[in-house]
Amino acid sequence: MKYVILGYGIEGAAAEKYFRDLPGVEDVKVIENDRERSFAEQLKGLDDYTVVRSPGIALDKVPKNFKVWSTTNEFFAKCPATIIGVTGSKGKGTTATMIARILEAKGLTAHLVGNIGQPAIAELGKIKSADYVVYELSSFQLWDIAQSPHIAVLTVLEPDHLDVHADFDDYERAKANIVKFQGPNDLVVYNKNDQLVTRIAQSSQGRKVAYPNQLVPNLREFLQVLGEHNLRNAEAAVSAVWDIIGGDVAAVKKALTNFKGLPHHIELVRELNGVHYYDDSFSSNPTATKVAVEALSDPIILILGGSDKGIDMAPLKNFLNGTKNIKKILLIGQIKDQLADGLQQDFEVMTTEDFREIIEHARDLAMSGDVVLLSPSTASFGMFKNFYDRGEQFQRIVKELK
Ligand code: UMA
Repeated sequence: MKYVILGYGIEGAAAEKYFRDLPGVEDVKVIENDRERSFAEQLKGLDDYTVVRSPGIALDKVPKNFKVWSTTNEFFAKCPATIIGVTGSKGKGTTATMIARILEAKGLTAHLVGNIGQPAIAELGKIKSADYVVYELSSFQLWDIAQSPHIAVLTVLEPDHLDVHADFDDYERAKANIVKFQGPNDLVVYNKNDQLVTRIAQSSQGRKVAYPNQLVPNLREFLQVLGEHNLRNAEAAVSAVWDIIGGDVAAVKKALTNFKGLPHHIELVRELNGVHYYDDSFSSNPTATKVAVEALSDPIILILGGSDKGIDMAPLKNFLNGTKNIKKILLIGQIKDQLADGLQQDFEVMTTEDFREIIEHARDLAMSGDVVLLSPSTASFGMFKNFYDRGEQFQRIVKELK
Protein backbone atom coordinates (compact mmCIF):
# COMPACT_ATOMS: atom_id res chain seq x y z
CA MET A 1 0.00 0.00 0.00
CA LYS A 2 1.05 3.59 -0.66
CA TYR A 3 -0.39 6.55 1.20
CA VAL A 4 -0.33 10.28 0.54
CA ILE A 5 -1.27 12.40 3.51
CA LEU A 6 -3.15 15.57 2.69
CA GLY A 7 -2.57 18.34 5.22
CA TYR A 8 0.24 18.45 7.75
CA GLY A 9 -1.33 19.67 10.98
CA ILE A 10 -1.35 17.54 14.10
CA GLU A 11 -3.48 14.83 12.46
CA GLY A 12 -1.26 14.78 9.37
CA ALA A 13 1.92 14.48 11.44
CA ALA A 14 0.42 11.61 13.49
CA ALA A 15 -0.75 9.92 10.27
CA GLU A 16 2.70 10.16 8.71
CA LYS A 17 4.31 8.44 11.68
CA TYR A 18 1.60 5.79 11.89
CA PHE A 19 1.63 4.81 8.21
CA ARG A 20 5.45 4.87 8.00
CA ASP A 21 5.58 2.34 10.87
CA LEU A 22 2.76 0.18 9.50
CA PRO A 23 4.01 -3.18 8.16
CA GLY A 24 3.51 -3.64 4.43
CA VAL A 25 3.43 0.05 3.55
CA GLU A 26 5.69 0.77 0.57
CA ASP A 27 5.63 4.57 0.60
CA VAL A 28 4.21 7.56 2.49
CA LYS A 29 4.15 11.08 1.06
CA VAL A 30 2.88 14.30 2.59
CA ILE A 31 1.22 17.20 0.77
CA GLU A 32 0.75 20.47 2.65
CA ASN A 33 -1.26 23.54 1.78
CA ASP A 34 0.27 25.26 -1.24
CA ARG A 35 -1.41 28.49 -2.28
CA GLU A 36 0.08 28.27 -5.79
CA ARG A 37 -1.00 24.74 -6.67
CA SER A 38 -4.25 22.86 -6.10
CA PHE A 39 -4.29 19.39 -4.54
CA ALA A 40 -5.16 17.99 -8.00
CA GLU A 41 -1.87 19.35 -9.38
CA GLN A 42 0.14 18.19 -6.42
CA LEU A 43 -1.37 14.70 -6.63
CA LYS A 44 -0.38 14.25 -10.30
CA GLY A 45 1.32 10.91 -10.86
CA LEU A 46 0.22 9.52 -7.48
CA ASP A 47 -2.88 7.69 -8.78
CA ASP A 48 -1.89 4.43 -7.08
CA TYR A 49 -1.75 6.15 -3.64
CA THR A 50 -4.56 6.21 -1.08
CA VAL A 51 -5.25 9.77 0.06
CA VAL A 52 -5.37 10.25 3.84
CA ARG A 53 -7.43 13.40 4.32
CA SER A 54 -6.77 15.75 7.28
CA PRO A 55 -10.03 16.74 8.99
CA GLY A 56 -9.91 20.40 7.92
CA ILE A 57 -9.67 19.58 4.21
CA ALA A 58 -13.07 19.48 2.52
CA LEU A 59 -13.91 16.19 0.80
CA ASP A 60 -14.55 17.92 -2.52
CA LYS A 61 -10.98 19.24 -2.62
CA VAL A 62 -9.75 15.70 -3.24
CA PRO A 63 -9.92 14.70 -6.94
CA LYS A 64 -12.62 12.09 -7.54
CA ASN A 65 -10.33 9.40 -8.99
CA PHE A 66 -8.52 8.86 -5.66
CA LYS A 67 -9.36 6.41 -2.91
CA VAL A 68 -9.89 8.59 0.17
CA TRP A 69 -9.25 7.36 3.69
CA SER A 70 -8.79 9.13 7.01
CA THR A 71 -7.05 8.53 10.31
CA THR A 72 -10.49 8.28 11.92
CA ASN A 73 -11.44 5.45 9.56
CA GLU A 74 -8.11 3.72 10.10
CA PHE A 75 -8.58 4.00 13.86
CA PHE A 76 -12.12 2.59 13.80
CA ALA A 77 -10.95 -0.32 11.64
CA LYS A 78 -8.09 -1.25 13.98
CA CYS A 79 -9.20 -0.23 17.49
CA PRO A 80 -9.51 -3.28 19.82
CA ALA A 81 -11.57 -1.43 22.48
CA THR A 82 -15.12 -0.15 22.80
CA ILE A 83 -15.48 3.30 21.23
CA ILE A 84 -17.72 5.97 22.71
CA GLY A 85 -18.10 8.71 20.08
CA VAL A 86 -19.31 12.17 21.04
CA THR A 87 -20.47 14.83 18.61
CA GLY A 88 -22.57 17.99 18.43
CA SER A 89 -22.03 21.62 17.51
CA LYS A 90 -21.27 22.41 21.13
CA GLY A 91 -20.64 20.52 24.36
CA LYS A 92 -18.85 17.57 22.77
CA GLY A 93 -15.43 18.28 24.29
CA THR A 94 -16.79 18.80 27.80
CA THR A 95 -19.10 15.77 27.55
CA ALA A 96 -16.29 13.56 26.22
CA THR A 97 -14.00 14.69 29.04
CA MET A 98 -16.67 14.00 31.67
CA ILE A 99 -17.20 10.51 30.22
CA ALA A 100 -13.48 9.75 30.44
CA ARG A 101 -13.28 11.07 34.03
CA ILE A 102 -16.26 8.95 35.16
CA LEU A 103 -14.77 5.80 33.61
CA GLU A 104 -11.45 6.55 35.34
CA ALA A 105 -13.22 7.14 38.66
CA LYS A 106 -14.66 3.63 38.26
CA GLY A 107 -11.12 2.28 37.87
CA LEU A 108 -11.35 1.72 34.11
CA THR A 109 -8.86 2.89 31.49
CA ALA A 110 -10.20 5.61 29.19
CA HIS A 111 -8.39 7.11 26.21
CA LEU A 112 -9.70 10.59 25.41
CA VAL A 113 -8.93 11.33 21.76
CA GLY A 114 -9.98 13.19 18.63
CA ASN A 115 -11.07 16.74 18.03
CA ILE A 116 -10.22 17.53 21.65
CA GLY A 117 -6.64 17.84 20.37
CA GLN A 118 -5.28 14.29 20.60
CA PRO A 119 -5.02 12.42 17.28
CA ALA A 120 -6.59 8.99 17.90
CA ILE A 121 -4.16 7.22 15.59
CA ALA A 122 -1.22 8.24 17.81
CA GLU A 123 -2.87 6.48 20.77
CA LEU A 124 -3.80 3.26 18.94
CA GLY A 125 -0.72 1.26 19.97
CA LYS A 126 -1.46 1.81 23.67
CA ILE A 127 -5.08 0.63 23.61
CA LYS A 128 -6.07 -2.73 25.10
CA SER A 129 -9.34 -4.53 24.41
CA ALA A 130 -10.70 -3.97 27.94
CA ASP A 131 -10.10 -0.20 27.70
CA TYR A 132 -12.55 2.45 26.53
CA VAL A 133 -11.95 5.04 23.87
CA VAL A 134 -13.78 8.33 24.21
CA TYR A 135 -13.57 9.93 20.78
CA GLU A 136 -14.63 13.55 20.30
CA LEU A 137 -15.77 13.56 16.68
CA SER A 138 -16.15 16.71 14.56
CA SER A 139 -18.27 16.86 11.41
CA PHE A 140 -15.01 16.85 9.46
CA GLN A 141 -14.04 13.52 11.00
CA LEU A 142 -17.52 12.02 10.57
CA TRP A 143 -17.91 13.22 6.98
CA ASP A 144 -16.61 10.05 5.31
CA ILE A 145 -16.62 7.63 8.22
CA ALA A 146 -17.23 3.94 7.37
CA GLN A 147 -18.22 2.68 10.85
CA SER A 148 -20.17 4.12 13.77
CA PRO A 149 -19.08 3.92 17.41
CA HIS A 150 -20.69 1.36 19.73
CA ILE A 151 -21.96 4.22 21.87
CA ALA A 152 -22.83 7.49 20.10
CA VAL A 153 -23.57 10.69 22.00
CA LEU A 154 -25.27 13.66 20.31
CA THR A 155 -25.41 16.97 22.17
CA VAL A 156 -26.85 19.83 20.08
CA LEU A 157 -26.88 20.61 16.39
CA GLU A 158 -26.94 23.99 14.73
CA PRO A 159 -25.28 25.65 11.74
CA ASP A 160 -21.47 25.66 11.93
CA HIS A 161 -18.50 25.27 9.60
CA LEU A 162 -20.49 26.47 6.60
CA ASP A 163 -17.24 27.81 5.17
CA VAL A 164 -16.11 24.17 4.67
CA HIS A 165 -19.37 22.18 4.31
CA ALA A 166 -21.43 22.92 1.18
CA ASP A 167 -24.54 23.75 3.25
CA PHE A 168 -26.33 22.85 6.49
CA ASP A 169 -27.69 19.58 5.02
CA ASP A 170 -24.16 18.47 4.24
CA TYR A 171 -23.08 19.32 7.81
CA GLU A 172 -26.09 17.47 9.29
CA ARG A 173 -25.46 14.44 7.04
CA ALA A 174 -21.87 14.28 8.26
CA LYS A 175 -22.98 14.40 11.90
CA ALA A 176 -25.64 11.71 11.27
CA ASN A 177 -22.90 9.26 10.26
CA ILE A 178 -22.21 8.82 13.97
CA VAL A 179 -25.25 6.50 14.09
CA LYS A 180 -25.56 5.47 10.42
CA PHE A 181 -23.76 2.13 10.82
CA GLN A 182 -25.02 1.26 14.31
CA GLY A 183 -26.68 -2.12 14.88
CA PRO A 184 -29.24 -3.32 17.47
CA ASN A 185 -26.54 -3.90 20.11
CA ASP A 186 -25.29 -0.32 19.91
CA LEU A 187 -26.48 2.66 21.92
CA VAL A 188 -27.27 6.26 21.06
CA VAL A 189 -27.55 8.91 23.77
CA TYR A 190 -29.19 12.14 22.65
CA ASN A 191 -30.55 15.47 23.80
CA LYS A 192 -34.32 15.24 23.42
CA ASN A 193 -34.65 19.04 23.62
CA ASP A 194 -32.87 19.34 20.28
CA GLN A 195 -35.06 18.41 17.32
CA LEU A 196 -32.26 17.82 14.83
CA VAL A 197 -30.31 15.62 17.21
CA THR A 198 -33.50 13.69 18.03
CA ARG A 199 -34.14 13.13 14.33
CA ILE A 200 -30.63 11.76 13.86
CA ALA A 201 -30.93 9.51 16.94
CA GLN A 202 -34.23 8.08 15.64
CA SER A 203 -32.44 6.94 12.49
CA SER A 204 -30.16 4.65 14.54
CA GLN A 205 -30.75 0.88 14.69
CA GLY A 206 -29.42 0.96 18.24
CA ARG A 207 -30.98 1.35 21.68
CA LYS A 208 -31.91 4.96 22.42
CA VAL A 209 -31.45 6.84 25.69
CA ALA A 210 -32.63 10.44 25.89
CA TYR A 211 -31.64 13.21 28.27
CA PRO A 212 -32.40 15.42 30.22
CA ASN A 213 -33.08 12.54 32.54
CA GLN A 214 -32.98 11.69 36.21
CA LEU A 215 -30.46 8.84 36.26
CA VAL A 216 -28.69 10.70 39.07
CA PRO A 217 -31.36 12.99 40.59
CA ASN A 218 -28.99 15.32 42.46
CA LEU A 219 -26.42 15.58 39.67
CA ARG A 220 -26.40 19.37 39.74
CA GLU A 221 -24.96 19.34 43.27
CA PHE A 222 -21.81 17.54 42.06
CA LEU A 223 -21.02 20.03 39.34
CA GLN A 224 -18.23 22.58 39.64
CA VAL A 225 -18.87 24.02 36.17
CA LEU A 226 -21.31 26.85 35.48
CA GLY A 227 -24.53 26.80 33.51
CA GLU A 228 -27.52 24.68 32.51
CA HIS A 229 -25.62 23.50 29.44
CA ASN A 230 -23.05 21.83 31.67
CA LEU A 231 -25.79 19.99 33.57
CA ARG A 232 -26.97 18.72 30.17
CA ASN A 233 -23.41 17.69 29.28
CA ALA A 234 -23.15 15.81 32.57
CA GLU A 235 -26.47 14.04 31.95
CA ALA A 236 -25.22 13.00 28.52
CA ALA A 237 -21.99 11.68 30.02
CA VAL A 238 -23.75 9.73 32.78
CA SER A 239 -26.22 8.22 30.28
CA ALA A 240 -23.40 7.09 28.00
CA VAL A 241 -21.53 5.15 30.69
CA TRP A 242 -24.37 4.19 33.03
CA ASP A 243 -24.40 0.47 32.07
CA ILE A 244 -20.61 0.26 31.90
CA ILE A 245 -20.21 1.58 35.45
CA GLY A 246 -23.20 -0.42 36.72
CA GLY A 247 -25.02 2.72 37.85
CA ASP A 248 -22.26 3.63 40.31
CA VAL A 249 -23.30 7.06 41.61
CA ALA A 250 -20.18 7.32 43.79
CA ALA A 251 -17.97 7.14 40.69
CA VAL A 252 -20.04 9.86 39.00
CA LYS A 253 -19.81 12.04 42.08
CA LYS A 254 -16.06 11.55 42.43
CA ALA A 255 -15.43 12.38 38.76
CA LEU A 256 -17.70 15.40 38.50
CA THR A 257 -16.76 17.08 41.78
CA ASN A 258 -13.15 17.03 40.53
CA PHE A 259 -13.91 18.35 37.04
CA LYS A 260 -13.25 22.08 36.91
CA GLY A 261 -14.03 22.55 33.20
CA LEU A 262 -11.93 22.73 30.06
CA PRO A 263 -9.52 25.62 29.43
CA HIS A 264 -11.02 28.62 27.58
CA HIS A 265 -14.58 27.44 28.36
CA ILE A 266 -16.14 30.18 30.57
CA GLU A 267 -12.88 30.02 32.53
CA LEU A 268 -12.49 32.53 35.37
CA VAL A 269 -9.12 34.20 34.80
CA ARG A 270 -9.05 36.63 37.68
CA GLU A 271 -10.89 39.16 39.81
CA LEU A 272 -9.60 42.75 39.76
CA ASN A 273 -11.31 45.58 41.65
CA GLY A 274 -14.45 43.48 42.04
CA VAL A 275 -14.63 42.71 38.30
CA HIS A 276 -14.53 39.06 37.19
CA TYR A 277 -12.77 38.31 33.89
CA TYR A 278 -13.92 35.20 32.03
CA ASP A 279 -12.15 33.58 29.08
CA ASP A 280 -14.65 31.84 26.79
CA SER A 281 -12.39 31.91 23.74
CA PHE A 282 -13.57 28.43 22.82
CA SER A 283 -16.87 30.05 21.85
CA SER A 284 -16.66 29.71 18.10
CA ASN A 285 -20.38 29.78 17.39
CA PRO A 286 -23.40 31.68 18.73
CA THR A 287 -24.73 28.89 20.97
CA ALA A 288 -21.56 28.96 23.00
CA THR A 289 -21.94 32.69 23.62
CA LYS A 290 -25.60 32.23 24.47
CA VAL A 291 -24.85 29.60 27.14
CA ALA A 292 -21.99 31.69 28.55
CA VAL A 293 -24.21 34.77 28.88
CA GLU A 294 -26.95 32.62 30.42
CA ALA A 295 -24.50 31.14 32.91
CA LEU A 296 -23.49 34.56 34.28
CA SER A 297 -25.97 36.67 36.23
CA ASP A 298 -23.89 39.85 36.85
CA PRO A 299 -23.78 42.81 34.41
CA ILE A 300 -21.67 41.77 31.42
CA ILE A 301 -19.22 43.62 29.21
CA LEU A 302 -19.02 41.26 26.27
CA ILE A 303 -16.17 41.10 23.77
CA LEU A 304 -17.73 39.61 20.62
CA GLY A 305 -16.63 38.97 17.04
CA GLY A 306 -13.92 37.50 14.84
CA SER A 307 -13.83 35.98 11.38
CA ASP A 308 -16.89 35.07 9.31
CA LYS A 309 -17.80 31.35 9.04
CA GLY A 310 -20.99 31.94 7.05
CA ILE A 311 -23.24 31.52 10.08
CA ASP A 312 -26.42 33.63 10.40
CA MET A 313 -25.86 35.96 13.37
CA ALA A 314 -29.48 37.21 13.52
CA PRO A 315 -30.60 34.69 16.21
CA LEU A 316 -27.63 35.65 18.38
CA LYS A 317 -28.50 39.35 18.04
CA ASN A 318 -32.13 38.59 18.95
CA PHE A 319 -30.94 36.72 22.02
CA LEU A 320 -28.58 39.52 23.07
CA ASN A 321 -31.26 42.16 22.45
CA GLY A 322 -33.53 40.31 24.86
CA THR A 323 -30.90 39.86 27.58
CA LYS A 324 -31.16 42.18 30.59
CA ASN A 325 -27.71 41.89 32.13
CA ILE A 326 -25.69 43.03 29.10
CA LYS A 327 -24.03 46.32 29.97
CA LYS A 328 -21.94 46.85 26.86
CA ILE A 329 -20.81 44.88 23.80
CA LEU A 330 -17.41 45.52 22.23
CA LEU A 331 -17.41 44.31 18.62
CA ILE A 332 -14.17 43.09 17.09
CA GLY A 333 -12.83 41.34 13.97
CA GLN A 334 -13.93 40.95 10.37
CA ILE A 335 -17.56 40.38 11.33
CA LYS A 336 -18.01 43.45 13.57
CA ASP A 337 -20.13 45.60 11.21
CA GLN A 338 -22.38 42.64 10.42
CA LEU A 339 -22.87 42.16 14.19
CA ALA A 340 -23.58 45.86 14.73
CA ASP A 341 -26.45 45.83 12.21
CA GLY A 342 -29.66 45.34 14.23
CA LEU A 343 -28.01 45.10 17.63
CA GLN A 344 -30.13 47.01 20.14
CA GLN A 345 -27.82 46.82 23.12
CA ASP A 346 -25.27 49.49 24.00
CA PHE A 347 -22.32 48.57 21.77
CA GLU A 348 -19.11 49.92 20.31
CA VAL A 349 -17.48 48.85 17.06
CA MET A 350 -13.81 48.76 17.98
CA THR A 351 -11.56 50.50 15.47
CA THR A 352 -8.37 49.04 16.93
CA GLU A 353 -7.19 45.45 16.38
CA ASP A 354 -4.85 45.74 19.36
CA PHE A 355 -6.21 43.16 21.80
CA ARG A 356 -4.61 44.88 24.80
CA GLU A 357 -6.34 48.16 23.97
CA ILE A 358 -9.66 46.34 23.58
CA ILE A 359 -9.31 44.58 26.94
CA GLU A 360 -8.17 47.78 28.67
CA HIS A 361 -11.21 49.53 27.27
CA ALA A 362 -13.42 46.79 28.76
CA ARG A 363 -11.65 47.27 32.09
CA ASP A 364 -12.30 51.03 31.98
CA LEU A 365 -16.01 50.45 31.37
CA ALA A 366 -16.39 47.86 34.16
CA MET A 367 -17.46 48.62 37.73
CA SER A 368 -17.18 46.43 40.80
CA GLY A 369 -19.69 43.57 40.47
CA ASP A 370 -19.45 43.45 36.66
CA VAL A 371 -18.12 40.69 34.47
CA VAL A 372 -15.83 41.07 31.45
CA LEU A 373 -16.53 38.14 29.15
CA LEU A 374 -14.56 37.21 26.04
CA SER A 375 -17.02 35.00 24.14
CA PRO A 376 -16.43 35.71 20.45
CA SER A 377 -19.06 33.41 18.75
CA THR A 378 -16.75 33.16 15.77
CA ALA A 379 -13.60 31.54 14.43
CA SER A 380 -10.40 33.22 15.48
CA PHE A 381 -8.55 33.70 12.19
CA GLY A 382 -7.43 37.24 11.43
CA MET A 383 -6.29 38.62 14.74
CA PHE A 384 -5.19 35.24 16.18
CA LYS A 385 -3.68 31.89 15.14
CA ASN A 386 -6.50 29.82 16.66
CA PHE A 387 -8.82 29.85 19.67
CA TYR A 388 -6.05 28.71 22.03
CA ASP A 389 -3.92 31.67 20.97
CA ARG A 390 -6.89 34.02 21.41
CA GLY A 391 -7.57 32.64 24.91
CA GLU A 392 -3.91 32.62 25.93
CA GLN A 393 -3.45 36.23 24.82
CA PHE A 394 -6.61 37.26 26.69
CA GLN A 395 -5.43 35.54 29.88
CA ARG A 396 -1.94 37.02 29.68
CA ILE A 397 -3.23 40.56 29.16
CA VAL A 398 -5.92 40.22 31.85
CA LYS A 399 -3.32 38.99 34.35
CA GLU A 400 -1.19 42.06 33.58
CA LEU A 401 -4.07 44.54 34.02
CA LYS A 402 -3.68 47.11 36.77
N1 UMA B 1 -5.05 22.43 5.03
C1 UMA B 1 -4.92 22.57 3.68
N2 UMA B 1 -6.04 22.91 2.97
C2 UMA B 1 -7.26 23.07 3.56
C3 UMA B 1 -7.37 22.92 4.95
C4 UMA B 1 -6.23 22.59 5.68
O1 UMA B 1 -3.85 22.41 3.13
O2 UMA B 1 -8.24 23.35 2.86
C5 UMA B 1 -3.85 22.08 5.79
C6 UMA B 1 -3.50 23.11 6.83
O3 UMA B 1 -2.55 23.98 6.33
C7 UMA B 1 -2.99 22.27 8.00
C8 UMA B 1 -3.39 20.86 7.66
O4 UMA B 1 -4.10 20.89 6.45
O5 UMA B 1 -1.60 22.35 8.09
C9 UMA B 1 -4.22 20.15 8.67
O6 UMA B 1 -5.20 20.98 9.14
P1 UMA B 1 -6.46 20.58 9.97
O7 UMA B 1 -7.29 21.81 9.89
O8 UMA B 1 -7.08 19.32 9.52
O9 UMA B 1 -5.89 20.51 11.48
P2 UMA B 1 -5.08 19.52 12.42
O10 UMA B 1 -3.92 20.27 12.96
O11 UMA B 1 -4.77 18.21 11.81
O12 UMA B 1 -6.14 19.40 13.60
C10 UMA B 1 -7.28 18.56 13.48
C11 UMA B 1 -8.52 19.33 13.90
N3 UMA B 1 -8.72 20.50 13.06
C12 UMA B 1 -9.82 20.70 12.35
O13 UMA B 1 -10.71 19.91 12.31
C13 UMA B 1 -9.92 21.97 11.57
C14 UMA B 1 -8.42 19.74 15.37
O14 UMA B 1 -9.65 20.32 15.76
C15 UMA B 1 -8.19 18.49 16.22
O15 UMA B 1 -7.99 18.88 17.55
C16 UMA B 1 -6.98 17.73 15.70
O16 UMA B 1 -7.13 17.43 14.30
C17 UMA B 1 -6.80 16.41 16.43
O17 UMA B 1 -7.78 15.50 16.06
C18 UMA B 1 -9.63 21.73 15.95
C19 UMA B 1 -10.91 22.37 15.43
O18 UMA B 1 -10.97 23.57 15.23
C20 UMA B 1 -9.54 22.05 17.44
N4 UMA B 1 -11.97 21.59 15.18
C21 UMA B 1 -13.22 22.08 14.73
C22 UMA B 1 -14.12 22.47 15.90
O19 UMA B 1 -13.94 21.94 17.01
O20 UMA B 1 -15.03 23.29 15.69
C23 UMA B 1 -13.93 21.00 13.91
